[in-house]
Amino acid sequence: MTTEKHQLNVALVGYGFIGKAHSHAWRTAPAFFDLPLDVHMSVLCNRNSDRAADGARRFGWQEITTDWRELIARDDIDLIDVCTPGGVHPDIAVAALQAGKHVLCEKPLANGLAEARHMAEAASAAQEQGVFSLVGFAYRRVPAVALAKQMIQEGRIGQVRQIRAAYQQDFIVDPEAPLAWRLQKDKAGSGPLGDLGAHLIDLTHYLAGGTITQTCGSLETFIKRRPLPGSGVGLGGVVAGEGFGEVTVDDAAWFLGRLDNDVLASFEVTRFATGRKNALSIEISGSQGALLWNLEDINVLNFYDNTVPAVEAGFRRILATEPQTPYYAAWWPAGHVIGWEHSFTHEIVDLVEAIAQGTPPAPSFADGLAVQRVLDGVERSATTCNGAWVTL
Ligand code: SOE
Repeated sequence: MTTEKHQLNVALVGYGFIGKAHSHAWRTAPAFFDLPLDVHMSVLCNRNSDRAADGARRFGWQEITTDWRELIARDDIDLIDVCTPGGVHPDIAVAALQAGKHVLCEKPLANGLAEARHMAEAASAAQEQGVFSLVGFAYRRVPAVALAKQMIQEGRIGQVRQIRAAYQQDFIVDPEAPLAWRLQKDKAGSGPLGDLGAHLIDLTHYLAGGTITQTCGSLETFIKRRPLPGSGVGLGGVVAGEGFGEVTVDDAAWFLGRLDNDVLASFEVTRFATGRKNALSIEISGSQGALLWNLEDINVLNFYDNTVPAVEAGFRRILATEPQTPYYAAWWPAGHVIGWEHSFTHEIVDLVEAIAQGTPPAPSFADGLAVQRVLDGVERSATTCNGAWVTL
């Protein structure tokens, strides 16, 4: 006898690069994992109806719309996945939560601290009514990263003391690269500081088990004016149009953090690391060992065990593709490797399970707010405090 599962009707807003990644994840999650709810890819919303229609055809969304407010008004939508630029996250996410819909919101939570605070408050009020929210820090759900967390919790590297993290890209090294929305403060909030730094801060909080309470940093914009964008979407997909405009975000940032559990962290984020396409690395040094993960080698976790004799303690490569590795068993036999897109599938699996079980998922909007406080602190340190430490 089969028991019928409850249906979860999903709508996704914003079909750009990340909307595509999420569409793929909504499609693959029920195909590879035994989900407790019956996921329906109900509506894809995008301002441009041709793009929405294209996304619906490719991924199997049942309907399209160009107006997200329509989704809020509908009784038959249970969850809204917000994949728009950050400037509209607060309006959509708060309206959805207030209408009793679960929300998955891409990172960073918002473009500014006040908006993030407002969203976290709405999420906490909604949670009291059993309405859940999750912020899309998908790298937590890379199997090698989830394994690192497990090993840290098991005490395999002892007490965590230092974290070094970098997220490096190079997609705007060319001064002729157009002024895409990611280079405009009113749309993106910040440059790599928020886009890439938010991931590093979240990973640091997650892996170190603490929160950054003091920070200092420096920002740089190397190319101040760029050709205005013509047509196209996505990273590297925008073609230059007529005229020039001002770049209003950072091109690169460095910053430091002190956590409330005495861990020290250092960060570099940039879109000018020539030759680095999407290179995220994070190293965690503990009293009894160290862990190092690098997105360019996504399925490998490097582990240094300081409890064995030094002559044989060298960093060793653990392949995070075993049936016992978090998330991996649902995919392929051992060693058949998985990629970047799988982390979004895992995020959706965890969210659907949390909704079915009635347990709040993580990272919550409060976790997203903690990240936003750091971003705001770095910006204040760099722009008004001459790089001095600020307390958050
Ligand atoms: C673009 O810089 C971007 O797509 C980020 O927005 C993502 O969060 C990151 O995973 C890859 O780079």
